[in-house]
Order: sequence, then structure tokens, then C-alpha cells
Amino acid sequence: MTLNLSRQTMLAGSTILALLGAVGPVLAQDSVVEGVFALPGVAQAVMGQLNVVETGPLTRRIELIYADKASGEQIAGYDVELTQQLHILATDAGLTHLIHEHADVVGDDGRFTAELEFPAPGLYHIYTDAVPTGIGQQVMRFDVTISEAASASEVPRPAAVDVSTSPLVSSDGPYSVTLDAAQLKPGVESAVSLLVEKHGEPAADLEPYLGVSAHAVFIRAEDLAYVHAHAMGAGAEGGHDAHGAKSTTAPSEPARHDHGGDESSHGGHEAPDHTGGHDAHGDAAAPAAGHDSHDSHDSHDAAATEAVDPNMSLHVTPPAAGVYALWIEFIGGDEIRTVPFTIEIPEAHSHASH
Ligand SMILES: [Cu+2]
Repeated sequence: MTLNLSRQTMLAGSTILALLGAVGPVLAQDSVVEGVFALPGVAQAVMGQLNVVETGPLTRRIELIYADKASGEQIAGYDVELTQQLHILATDAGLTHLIHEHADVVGDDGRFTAELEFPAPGLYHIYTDAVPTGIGQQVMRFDVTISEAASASEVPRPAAVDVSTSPLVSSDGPYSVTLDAAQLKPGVESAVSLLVEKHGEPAADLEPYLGVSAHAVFIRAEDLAYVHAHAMGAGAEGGHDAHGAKSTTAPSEPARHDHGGDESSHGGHEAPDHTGGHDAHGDAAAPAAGHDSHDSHDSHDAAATEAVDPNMSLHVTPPAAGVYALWIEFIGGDEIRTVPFTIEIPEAHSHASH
């Protein structure tokens, strides 16, 4: 009797679930998305799961967990990399737009929470870039449809420019980036030089962005592989921060810019000539603080001491030949600038590996 009753209850429950499923698109629902490993050249050591909560037509709260792939246990400890424990980079199906955010909340159990705003309905690829302690960098990709998008598979992508025709030029507002990527070869660490100009002159108002001169995000169109590299001033390699010219896999050096991570709130590192208003870099370790905290425009002589060389270089290993979306991100005129490129890296001539 009791058994019967519970069966009926279960049946009723599943009928209701089925009905909900049928009208699903109308309702604002949470959805759980499983991640796909997205970091070429590195072994997958984690599984990722993203809970996506609709908070508005184009806004979502995301909750991310990584679990150890071998044990299945949720990972709680993360290294700070470039002032943050989690970098979130998202792009649309056409690879035309880049969103770069960070976790607002990092739970004691390693659950990250962030709010994302998307420019338009459609399919998005959300990359989560983090360094689980003792494991190293792990990047997962989550494919999430925002609102009811039309068939996302037919989104046109911008035409790619062969890197051998370098230099390539693209811009964001008054800033333009001239990129010499002719050295890029599949599977080989290669150098890219770039020059940031403002109104046609080398930009004099650049500041570090998340600890480095500029960030470069490469997404390979064919397989959506993710590569994140950092640019340093052309003369700065071998300087205090030379690791930044390599990709984010650099494990642990003693005195890195991310000293702000675990204990930054005690602010033990202000230099005498700093006027206190410039938290555009290391102090941004407070997770929610974007660069908007930079509102004391009157006390701005600090910028001079932190000037970033507009001549930069970065080192990157493209995982394969093919078309890539590439974004160069930097801070110019107190704003984050994102300069897009679409490049094609030709096959290496010497051998075909697979
Ligand atoms: Cu980031």
C-alpha cells in the first residue's frame, strides 16, 4: 500500500517534469553545462561543470566548479594568476566579440560565481581559465545559448588574413594595434611584435592590465582551442616580469605580480610616490573590482611611473595551422581596449605531423 502510493507520487512527479520540459524555453531556468577541455598541449586533469542561471534577457550568473578528473573530487584550491583565481573569456559563435571577466565570489569549496552580460542573443563559448593548486593551468569551454538564438551554426565569421602578409592593423576607438605575426608557426613557440598607437602616434597613456602590458587571446576557429599569452614591453624581457611573455602556464616564481592575491588587502606595498588612486593593476586582486575603481582622475601622476611601453612583444605556441580569432587587450586612457584580429597561420612547409 505504501509502496503503491509512492509509485503514484513518483509517476505524478515525472509527469510534471515532462510538462515543464515541454514548455522549457518559455521559463527562466537554470541549466547545467558540462565543460570540454580546451587547452592544447596540456593534459586534461579536471572536469568542469557550469551552472547557468538566467538573471535577465542577456545576463547570466554562472557558477563554476572543477573536479579532479581522476578522483572526481571538487577542487578547492587555486593559484592566483595575473591577479585573479579565475579568468573567464567568452566569445560568440562568429568569434567576433570578446568578453573578459573574473569571479565575483570564490567559495571556500572552490566554487566560482560571476555575472556575465552578453551583447546579443546567440551561442557563446565560455572559457574558464584557472590554475588548480598543484595541477597547473586548466581551461574548460562551455557552450551556452543566450536567449532563443537562431541556428547558430550559420553565423558568418570575419575573413582571415594570412599572417605572412603582416603587419596587420586593427583598432578600438582611437587606439590601433599594428601586429607583426609573420613569425607564427604551428607547434612552435614564436614571437609576435606589436605596436599600440593612439591617433597614429605611439600610445603614451597605457597602463598595466592585470599585471602585464597586454593580453592576447587566440581561439582557433576549427576546434575552438584556447591560447592565452601576455605581452611585455619590447625591452622588458629579462626584467622583473619576463615570465609574462610566456603563456599562463608559468608555475610559480617567488616574486610575481600576483603577490596581491592572498594577502593584498593589507596593502603593504605602496611606494612613496604613489598617490593612492591607481589601483589599475595589482590591487585589483579584490575580485569584484574591475578597473572602474580608477576614478580619481585628479591624482594621476602615478600613470607616468607605470607607463607601459607601446612597443611590445609576446611569445605564443599556436597549436596548429588554421584560422584564429585573436584579441589584444590593454588599458589605454583608463579603459580596457580590445582590438580584434582574424588571422590565418599557414601550414609549416617542412612536415605534416598528422
Ligand atoms: Cu582575466
